[in-house]
Amino acid sequence: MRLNIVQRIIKTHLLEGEMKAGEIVGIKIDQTLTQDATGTMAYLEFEAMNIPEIKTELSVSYVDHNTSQTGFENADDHKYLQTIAEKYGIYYSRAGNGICHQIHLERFGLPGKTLLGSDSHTPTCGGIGMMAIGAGGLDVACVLAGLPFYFAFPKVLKVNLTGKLPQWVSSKDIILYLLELLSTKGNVDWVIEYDGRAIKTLSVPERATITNMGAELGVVSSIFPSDEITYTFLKAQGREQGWTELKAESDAEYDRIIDIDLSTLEPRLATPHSPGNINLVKNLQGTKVDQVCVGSCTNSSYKDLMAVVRMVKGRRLPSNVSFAVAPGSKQVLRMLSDNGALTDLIDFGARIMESACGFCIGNGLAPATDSVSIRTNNRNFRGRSGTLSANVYLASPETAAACAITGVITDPRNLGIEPPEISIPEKFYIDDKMIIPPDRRKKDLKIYRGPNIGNPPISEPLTQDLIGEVAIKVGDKISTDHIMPAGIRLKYRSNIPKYAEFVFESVDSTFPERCLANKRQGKASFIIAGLSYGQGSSREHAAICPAYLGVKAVIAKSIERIHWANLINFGVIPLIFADVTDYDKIKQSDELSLLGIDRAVKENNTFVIRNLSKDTDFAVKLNLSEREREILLTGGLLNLIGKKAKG
Ligand code: MIC
Ligand code: SF4
Repeated sequence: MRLNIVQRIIKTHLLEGEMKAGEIVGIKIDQTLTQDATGTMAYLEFEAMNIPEIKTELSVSYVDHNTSQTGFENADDHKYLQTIAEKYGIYYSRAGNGICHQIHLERFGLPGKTLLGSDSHTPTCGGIGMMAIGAGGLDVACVLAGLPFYFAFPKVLKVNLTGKLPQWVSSKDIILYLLELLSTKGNVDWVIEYDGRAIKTLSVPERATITNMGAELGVVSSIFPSDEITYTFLKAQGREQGWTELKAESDAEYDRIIDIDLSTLEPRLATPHSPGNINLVKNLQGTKVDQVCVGSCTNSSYKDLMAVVRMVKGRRLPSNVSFAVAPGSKQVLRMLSDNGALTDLIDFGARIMESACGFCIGNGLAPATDSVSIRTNNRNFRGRSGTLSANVYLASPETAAACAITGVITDPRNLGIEPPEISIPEKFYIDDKMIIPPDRRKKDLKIYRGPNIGNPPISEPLTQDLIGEVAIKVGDKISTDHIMPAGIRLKYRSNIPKYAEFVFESVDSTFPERCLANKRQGKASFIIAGLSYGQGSSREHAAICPAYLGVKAVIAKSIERIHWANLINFGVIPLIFADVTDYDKIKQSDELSLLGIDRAVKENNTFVIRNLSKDTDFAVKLNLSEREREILLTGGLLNLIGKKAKG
């Protein structure tokens, strides 16, 4: 078998399993990253494993999500994270240093290595030739403890890029086009490998924009080869010694190939309320714009921001538009400051935001009621911006800047100005002062635990039968933002009982109370869902908090990969309708009986659920690996690890 890049990396990291489609493989992870919103729980889980120091080559704990510090919670969490990093040998990137994916690309990522991150956009580092995967915090904790990372051996889609991007069309438009082609659902267990003559025309930050939004396609990862472009980027970051060439063997096999001629692409937008609702900018021209935000891990590189600066320089922001810019890292901010670009932005009327996730996660800059916001980030799920009625569109930095200049949705090709040509600097400004390196003399350090820090969740082994109520019935493409809101609720990430009060807040805020009522009566709660349940983020809270409320199973038409793993890790059974038309026959508040569910999990059988309210039956499938069955029977991964440690 002639190996493609994905298979080559898996082969050199394979610890368990066979490299066959659909088989579960366990691979060695070289590097991990966590961010503060998922990191506190991940490290609480790691602490529960009683391992004296991390077993990875390199691990970094970033603080970039909860930096608003309204109240003591965020600041306390950061102190917890800092002491954990010092004690266990982890790099700590302080608040203000920038967004985890941008910094990891700049300062740590290496071609050919594996990276697991407790954030769904971890595949950003695929732009530098890493096999980078997003996962729940507990999966990252396991890897820190030296365990393999398990996943289904993926199918590989080769995206063959030819031609050259026309003027005003950027790499964001390539990934928006792919989202139009492949949609946000149905791509579980695929990895995308980019190749073709045109990859030479794309710099590492442009490649990273593409791999970043692979998360929106729902693929496991996305990767570019490591070539002279990668070398040039690493050299400009003073890290060329880490470069290795990475390419597919000649005549490597792929499960599917898509050809894209870049010269045929046009500027695109993801329209409300899904990154998969794609339209051409030219079709929406003239729509009044209230807010434009440039930043996020998708488009906040030096190149992205310089393109914006060149476009807005010397102009004046229309009075109907609020314009915010969040540089992706201190490095980017410093370089904009050094070359005067920051002054140009300020003169134009930009609001300069902290180098952090900020508006992308609904931390500030919530748009006005019913308003239109054009953003360069990757997600526009309803309500994620902090305003339920806002209409958020996702666009390239060039399109966003064109909208900020005119105050209406504008195809940048119609601005009548010369397109900015920005190349990667020969040398980036390097200053890692905001990254605290591990110090092994601090092994005995006392961990700081503020009152916001709770305990890792505990769950019970699976019982023989489950009887309970359909606590909610939701439709297709329910994201983890719908299940577990971020924004102003982010500060409760380390406090499960409190955070659980907000499960499904934007969908049905009575859900937690009804689940707790079921729990008090000794009844289970169930979630019924349509296609692609659990899209979007890796936040394991979307499994932990429902589990805390007494949700025992999710019965869906399909479930996305990271959320599937998170449900199992916390003892919630993922069940798939054998016949999707049965979805229509169930109502919220129906009573369901799952007699002998423990046995079905053991045997991985198709299982029949009785709808007691309707006096009918319907079948569900259990597509569980052996390891997943063991986890569910023990009541979650932490229980299983504890049991194995006791022997
Ligand atoms: C996101 O973009 O949704 C987040 C916030 O970065 C999440 C992680 C989280 O919820 O903490 C993600 O993408 O995994
Ligand atoms: Fe942060 Fe937004 Fe990127 Fe998530 S998608 S890591 S919230 S910038």
